[in-house]
This record gives sequence, structure tokens and C-alpha cells, in this order.
Amino acid sequence: MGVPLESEVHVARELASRGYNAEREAVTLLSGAPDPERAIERTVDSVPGDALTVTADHVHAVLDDGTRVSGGAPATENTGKERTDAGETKGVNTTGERTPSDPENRELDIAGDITGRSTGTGEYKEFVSVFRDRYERLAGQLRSRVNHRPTDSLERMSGGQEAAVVGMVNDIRSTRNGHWLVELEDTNGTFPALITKDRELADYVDELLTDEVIAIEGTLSDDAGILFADSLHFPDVPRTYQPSTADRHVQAALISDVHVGSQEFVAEAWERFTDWLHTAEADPVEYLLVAGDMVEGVGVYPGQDEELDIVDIYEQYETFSERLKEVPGDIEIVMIPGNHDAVRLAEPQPAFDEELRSIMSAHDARITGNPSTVSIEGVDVLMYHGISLDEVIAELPAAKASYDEPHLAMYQLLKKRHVAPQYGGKLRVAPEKKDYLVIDDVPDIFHTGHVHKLGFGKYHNVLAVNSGCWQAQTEFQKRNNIQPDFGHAPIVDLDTLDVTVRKFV
Ligand code: D5M
Ligand code: FE
Ligand code: ZN
Repeated sequence: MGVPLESEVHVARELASRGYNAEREAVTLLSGAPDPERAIERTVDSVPGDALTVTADHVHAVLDDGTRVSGGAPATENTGKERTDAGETKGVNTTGERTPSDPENRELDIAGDITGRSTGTGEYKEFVSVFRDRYERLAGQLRSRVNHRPTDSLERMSGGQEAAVVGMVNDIRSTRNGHWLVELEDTNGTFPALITKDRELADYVDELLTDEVIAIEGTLSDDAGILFADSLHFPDVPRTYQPSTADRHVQAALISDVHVGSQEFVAEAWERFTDWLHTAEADPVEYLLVAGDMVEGVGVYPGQDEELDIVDIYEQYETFSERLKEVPGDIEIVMIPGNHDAVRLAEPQPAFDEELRSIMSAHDARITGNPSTVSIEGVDVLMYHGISLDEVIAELPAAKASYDEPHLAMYQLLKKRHVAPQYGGKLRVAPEKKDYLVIDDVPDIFHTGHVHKLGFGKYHNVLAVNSGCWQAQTEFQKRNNIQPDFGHAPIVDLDTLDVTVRKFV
């Protein structure tokens, strides 16, 4: 994990790829930081706009500031903000009872929900329209940054000219000489761009996924048949993005993957969590966001039935509903479905239907589609279950996305401004007129689950949180040597976007 980043050469390269020279000592300090990649991000974010060289002072200013939000799983980096609540809240109540919050103070809105707006009939032409819409919207984000030409007009230009293409990545191939050929597609056709192996740009090639939309600037070959790439642009989040925050001290608990109905559902941890929510210490927690996989479901994976505790899907939701009742009644709950839930698998997933809503009605939760943007106290939270994370982690090198650092995979989704860039594999995309999976507006918080690992960090000031699970290791995970992070609840301060991980195991 993160191996290449630890070398000084890599730090220097990372800085260079962002347009900075660096003092030697700055490089040494960064490569020795507990999380070099994050230290680089934060340093680059903090250096004055006109600086060309990253100095040791710049790095000190960042490292000495104390890492309030740590990257990685909770056990790897001690931020001084981890608490173990297991036991503490059982038996003797040392912290006092919760004082219910006033629902009058709540501010909650939901946007981007597909529920009830699905127009897809499954026809081929709708696949065309969803991809066309994706292209148009993401290309719109890129066009203002490059002097782009439609693919079919490039061939008519004279060789040797500078040009740019905005296109969907159609194909990525290595050439015999070890260079890269990236074929971009726009609404007029396709055009090849060559990325030579000795350019810094080659570092980005392993981040590319097919179907994502990027811009490449470069110089046309003599016959104007190929573009020699000089620079590559992702739609991305601006470095200077300023997230909105709540104007009072209020917190949200971010969880996912409860998997009620599985033999591995960890009831004790869940009970410790909900007991803790009833204590005075949890008074500021006014929101609970659940990012999918409420129940284990049935028939999700081959052999799953052997690990079911409750075999009937409706009974699973009834039991989940009982579990929700353990959450204090004044806490506002928002839920989206995941791949184990009883809604269509193709994304965007609509919210639970009427029947399931009535089963889960006890807590009056807000029930919305996957993905959805939930605005709480003025803070926009993009909730997405996270099926695409498996794909991003499989495709990218470990330093850029891994199960141990799922938030890095989330950064890639933010960079590509799409929650499920690559079509195919495990991911199913529903044919719709519009691509609901494009990230039009930059969220303040990005919340996913699915991979059952806890990880969080900031990408261009956006807080990314992958929230772990409430299910102990399954047979599949045992065979694949996956250690799930269960029984943790990341608690976010909505006024500062700081994270505290509470452990209930
Ligand atoms: O997914 C939990 C994680 O484990 C996610 O990364 C997918 C992966 N997983 C779990 N079971 C399987 C099987 N049987 N095949 C492939 N991948 C799997 P969850 O959505 O909770 O199942
Ligand atoms: Fe799950
Ligand atoms: Zn899942």
C-alpha cells in the first residue's frame, strides 16, 4: 500500500505533475509523513497561488497543523479522535441520558433522486441517450478549459497544429514501444491520442477508465491522424473548492451495510451503537445516514442462502425496522438502497417501494434513491452505495485505490465527476434519458459504503467517507482474505467537517 509514494522520487514527481518545484528538505519531510499522499495534497492546497517552489516551511505549516482528518482505516493512524464506546455505555450510564433535539431546527432537502422519474423502458436507444447525456454534461465541464475541436474536424486540420479533444475514453492500449494509445469518442466520431511513456502524463494512464470523459491537449501528427498528448484534464473538483458547513454544532452519523438477516450481522455492536446514541454524549448527533445494504437480501450471491439467519426478504426488513426503532426517535434518518436491497440492481436505483416503506415506517425515515444528494444544515452530502468502487479498485494500481484505503477510490470518482464511470463488469446502468450518475454539483461530503471498509479523507476539501459495515467476515470474505471493518460509526461534525470514529466492537 502506498509504496511508490513513500519514495522521495515519487514525491518529487507528484509535486512536478502538479506544476511545482520543491526544496530537497520539503521532499524529505513529505516522504516521511505518515500519509505522504495526503500530506502532498494538503501542502499543494496550502501553498500561496503564486509560489513555484514548495518549501520546507510550507510542509511544516501543514504537518504541524495536526491531522484532524486522518486517511485510512481507523486503526492505522491515531488522530486522537477515536473512541471506543464498547462497554462504556452498557450497564452503568456514565454519560447521562440524551436530550432529544428540537425537530424544528432541522434543515433537510433531497435532490437528484430518480424515484418516480425513471423513464427507461430498456430500449437500446435509451442506452445511447444516457451515454450522450453523460458526454454532454461532462464535456460541458471541460470545454471551457481547452480549445477543443470535434473529432471529425481534426483530420481536416493541417499536421503539426495544436489541438484539443474532449471525449469519452473508448479504448486504452499500449503500443509495441510501451507508449499509450487512448481513443477518445465524441458525438461526431473517434480520435486517437498518443501518450508517450517518458512523459509525466503517462502516470495518469493507469487512472483512466473506459467511458469516463476527459480532455487531451496536444499537437497533431504530420498527417493529422493522431494527437500527441501534451496535457490531460479530468472534469475534477476545483482545488479551491470551499465546502459549506452548518452554522451550529450538529453531527451526522454515517453508516452503511447493516446486513440484517445475515448470520454475520453483529447485533451486539449495533446495540452498543444505538445505546450510545441514547447518551448525552451523542446529543449533537441529529442525523443518521444509511448508504445502502439495510438487509442481507436473498439470492444476491451464489451460496448466500447458507449464511442467512432470516430467509424471507420481508422478514429481514421487518427485523431491520425493529433495529431502526433502537435509534432515538428525534434522530432524522436518511436511507438509500444498495445491491443487497430489494430494488432494481441497475443504477440509478429507485428508493424502496411502498410495501417496503410501510414495513420500515416506524421511524419515519427519509427514503430516497441511489445515488441522491441530501442537504443537511446546508451541507450537501452525496450518498451513493458504492458498487463502482469494486471496479475502480480492481482497475487502478493499489497506491491510487485499494480496499484498505477506499476513500482513495472515492477521490477518483470525484475527479471523474461520475459515481460509476466504467460501464460493464458488475455494474449495471439503467437506460434513462438522463445520466443520474454524473456529479453535476460538487458535494461537501461524499458518503459511500459497499466495500465494508472504513476510510475517510479530504479531496480538494470535499470530505469522502466510506463507512464500513455491521457484518462480520463472511465465507466469501474469508476465502478472499478480506477483513471487514464492522461496528464503527464515523461521526461528522457538520460545522467543521471533522470526523470522529466511534468503535462499538
Ligand atoms: O459487498 C461487500 C464487498 O465484498 C464488496 O466489495 C463486494 C464483495 N463481495 C462480497 N461477496 C461477494 C461475492 N460472492 N462475489 C463477489 N464479490 C463479493 P456486499 O455488497 O455487501 O456484498
Ligand atoms: Fe454490503
Ligand atoms: Zn453492497
